[in-house]
Amino acid sequence: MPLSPPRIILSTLNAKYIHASLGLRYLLANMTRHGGADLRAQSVLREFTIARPAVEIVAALLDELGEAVDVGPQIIGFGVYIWNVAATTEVVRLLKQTRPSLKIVLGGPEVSYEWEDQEIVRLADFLITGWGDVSFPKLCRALIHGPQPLMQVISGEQAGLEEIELPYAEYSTNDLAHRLLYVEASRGCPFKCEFCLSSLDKTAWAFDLKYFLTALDGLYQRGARNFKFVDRTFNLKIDSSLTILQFFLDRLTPDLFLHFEVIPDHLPERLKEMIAHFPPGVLQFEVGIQTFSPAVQQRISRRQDNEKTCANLDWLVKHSHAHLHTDLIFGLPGETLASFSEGFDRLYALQPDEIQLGVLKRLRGTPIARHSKEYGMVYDANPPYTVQQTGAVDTAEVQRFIRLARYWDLLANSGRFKQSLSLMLAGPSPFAAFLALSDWLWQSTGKTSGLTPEILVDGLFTYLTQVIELEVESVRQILLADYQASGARANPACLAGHLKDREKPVSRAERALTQRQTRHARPDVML
Ligand code: B12
Ligand code: SF4
Repeated sequence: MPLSPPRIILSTLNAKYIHASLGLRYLLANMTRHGGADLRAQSVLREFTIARPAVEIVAALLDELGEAVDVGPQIIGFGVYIWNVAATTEVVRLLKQTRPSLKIVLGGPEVSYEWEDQEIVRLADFLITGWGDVSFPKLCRALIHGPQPLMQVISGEQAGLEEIELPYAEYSTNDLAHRLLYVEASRGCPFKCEFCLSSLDKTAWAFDLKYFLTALDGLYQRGARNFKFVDRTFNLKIDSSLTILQFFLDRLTPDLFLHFEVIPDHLPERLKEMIAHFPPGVLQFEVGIQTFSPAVQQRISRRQDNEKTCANLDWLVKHSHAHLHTDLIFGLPGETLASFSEGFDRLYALQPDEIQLGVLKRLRGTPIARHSKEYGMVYDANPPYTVQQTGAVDTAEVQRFIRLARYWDLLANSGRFKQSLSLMLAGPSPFAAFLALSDWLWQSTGKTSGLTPEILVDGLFTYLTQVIELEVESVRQILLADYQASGARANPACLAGHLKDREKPVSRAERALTQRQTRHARPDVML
């Protein structure tokens, strides 16, 4: 922390407070090596959330910088992502209005591609596309010590990973206590799924594992127990996956929590063996399935062996304690409601802990744009560029699906209706059953937000007993069991007179298990 006001602020607007920016910590950690010790001493990190009004962010940043000084430029570097580009544009506009002498530098995935038409790029002084670890310190050095940079848009230097300082010492004690700690053992992805920004990487680069694990141990010794790996495919190189998992097995504590993104069709025996050693509550795997339709997979260049995927998911569900968070995407080119429904049913039959239902977004720079004309793809022009309609699903169907996804989060992914879910999904197609429930909920409540657990319990009671005419008392008992297990403490009308033992004391062990389960049910999972 500099004694005098900083000359360089690294800033971003995170999606929520719990997300700490790993990208900016890289830039800060590399200031000395690629900019100079004097620059590091004059740099600070200031994070905000997108919920904070732009005027407040501007006031806080200007306050931090103090008066404009004559001795040279003051620099603010912003990390720009899909979730913050609108708000950051406003912040940059206000900053440049108030203090035109400020040098604004932009970087991050949202301004790394198709930046020519972006308002924020017009307002800023410099843009570094791609990796910023080396180029940002170098640009600051040039701005402060000269020679002045000639280019406004700089293509970020992609240095060898051994030339990049690891950022983990930049996580503060407060970060360790209250925020998710993002870490990366590798960057990039060798696969080419056309909807994904990582498909442009063409390959993956691994950090030196010894060096990385030493840094991770530093975090662990400081008390960190909650690690989210942002590696696009954790199980790409099995030897590395095993070494990392063994590292954590050697440090197992009851509060350890590890999140990894894995590809579903690559789970060799030795990796399975290692995974099976972890007790409940520690491992969370995010498994992107996206679509089970071979035609759609081929169209978007997604290589996925569906048989192996199902066999591996089945193994994980039956033989490991890993919490399985799976993803499906609606609206891919050529995917119909019927083919999506088949994929959902196939996935649901495997019983993963969560199925996250996303809607396709056309990210800047991604090759999926090549299908727009042929497959009738219409995307929102504003972030997050969600698909509005395709040749295979019209606008009304997309909206219908978005409501379904919201209700699915409330009723299935929330974990609050574990037993009643099987009633809701009964029938030959769980997806069709849930779609009917979703349509009914929409017609009867007219909303997808602000629905309390009590409104949902009463709504479900009506639907299950009156619309699909299940036996009243057994429905009530199942809803009662779920309601009580969820820990809710109010009074749904359908359970009136049945909630007598709800104050039954909960043992410490039960409470601890519930907390671990809730931790897994958090909706803040990554893409
Ligand atoms: C963590 C994360 C999130 C978190 C948010 C984190 C936060 N800070 O608030 C959560 C889970 C909320 C999230 C949500 C979403 N995310 Co997300 N997420 C990520 C993830 C996994 C890690 C980011 C990271 O730390 N990377 C590692 C660091 C080192 O890389 P980096 O951030 O890119 O930083 C480097 C450069 O960009 C650059 N740089 C960064 N900042 C700056 C600043 C300056 C000044 C300069 C010069 C350079 C620079 O230098 C850094 C070092 O080289 C990435 C995938 C990935 N592995 O990167 C996706 C990713 C960023 N997400 C993406 C998307 C699409 C989403 C969602 C829309 C997904 C969805 N299905 O809805 C949502 C949007 C949420 C919303 N509210 O609208 C896309 C981004 C597209 C974009 N244009 O921004 C990514 C790249 C995934 C992908 N492969 O497609 N996400
Ligand atoms: S979806 Fe996953 S596997 Fe496909 S390119 Fe993106 S990160 Fe790689």
